[in-house]
Amino acid sequence: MSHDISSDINTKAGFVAVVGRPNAGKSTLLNWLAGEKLAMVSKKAQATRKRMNIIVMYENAQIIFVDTPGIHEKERLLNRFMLHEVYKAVGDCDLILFLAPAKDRLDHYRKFLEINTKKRPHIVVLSKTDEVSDEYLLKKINEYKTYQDRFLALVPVSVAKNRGKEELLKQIVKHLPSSAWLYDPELLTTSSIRDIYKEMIRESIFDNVSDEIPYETDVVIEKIDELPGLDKIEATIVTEKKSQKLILVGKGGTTIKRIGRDARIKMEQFSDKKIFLDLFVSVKSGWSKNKKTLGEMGYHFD
Ligand SMILES: Nc1nc2c(ncn2[C@@H]2O[C@H](COP(=O)(O)OP(=O)(O)OP(=O)(O)O)[C@@H](O)[C@H]2O)c(=O)[nH]1
Ligand SMILES: [Mg+2]
Repeated sequence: MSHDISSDINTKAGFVAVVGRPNAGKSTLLNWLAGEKLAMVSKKAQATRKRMNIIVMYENAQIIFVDTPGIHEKERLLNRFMLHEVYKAVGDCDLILFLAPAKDRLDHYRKFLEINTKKRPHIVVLSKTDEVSDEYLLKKINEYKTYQDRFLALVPVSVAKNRGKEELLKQIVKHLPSSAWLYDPELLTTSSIRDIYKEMIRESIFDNVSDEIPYETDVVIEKIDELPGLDKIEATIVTEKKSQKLILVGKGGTTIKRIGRDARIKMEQFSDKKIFLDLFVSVKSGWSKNKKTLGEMGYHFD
């Protein structure tokens, strides 16, 4: 009789890609599951630009979630990079969470099924269930059930109402491969402090300026001096146009001060250190349409 080696391992571990349309609630879901604010979140769509691993320990399992940008089709090179990030995450994972707000029509799900060409196993997560009635939710669940031969499980959740967490984690663990843990169980993310601080500044930009500016802006962390109890950070906000720079700075520097203060508060909460943040704004026309400048911002096609 053959001996199944996996039965000797009593731990589980694996990569779980979290995908869905922009604004579906992916990053919010992961912060909630981790119990820590790690990924940037915004009311505005297309907030996440790059994959981010968020590690959650549950029972005997190490779940390495991969937050991804929302699935959308825009021609600009930065947007193509974002879609490339989704494909990478889907191609490299053990399991996918497809996340859709309960209100959504199933078009996004059908689109996802097309993208999942390698037919990786997936769980459907219905998010923001607090936005619909029980009756509506039941109707929606039945619509998804017409596809039940395609998914492993369907789990409704609401972060706002703190509902569905245990059920979701149990379903994920059930479908993870047996494996030794892949990272130190204390680790929350594989992102560098540089990337986390960058996202905190980007989140503050999304919160404080409107129209196209958040989409035509990015952040470069120039320098971090890590001292005992204090991080000194220099960062540049890069934008496309002079007029956008003027808005980002604001009258008498009020807007840039607000962005800086909001970001500093997030950084201090995260690192438990005092933060000195020096923010500059520079204009680099065409940065989001050029492979080289995208690379300089940390967006490498690989
Ligand atoms: N009512 C309600 N709103 C939610 C819930 N989860 C997330 N949201 C809101 O949905 C918006 C989008 O959340 P994100 O987590 O940034 O969504 P995302 O899918 O990561 O978006 P992209 O990164 O742009 O693809 C934010 O305003 C969240 O506060 C929920 O359970 N209920
Ligand atoms: Mg996101």
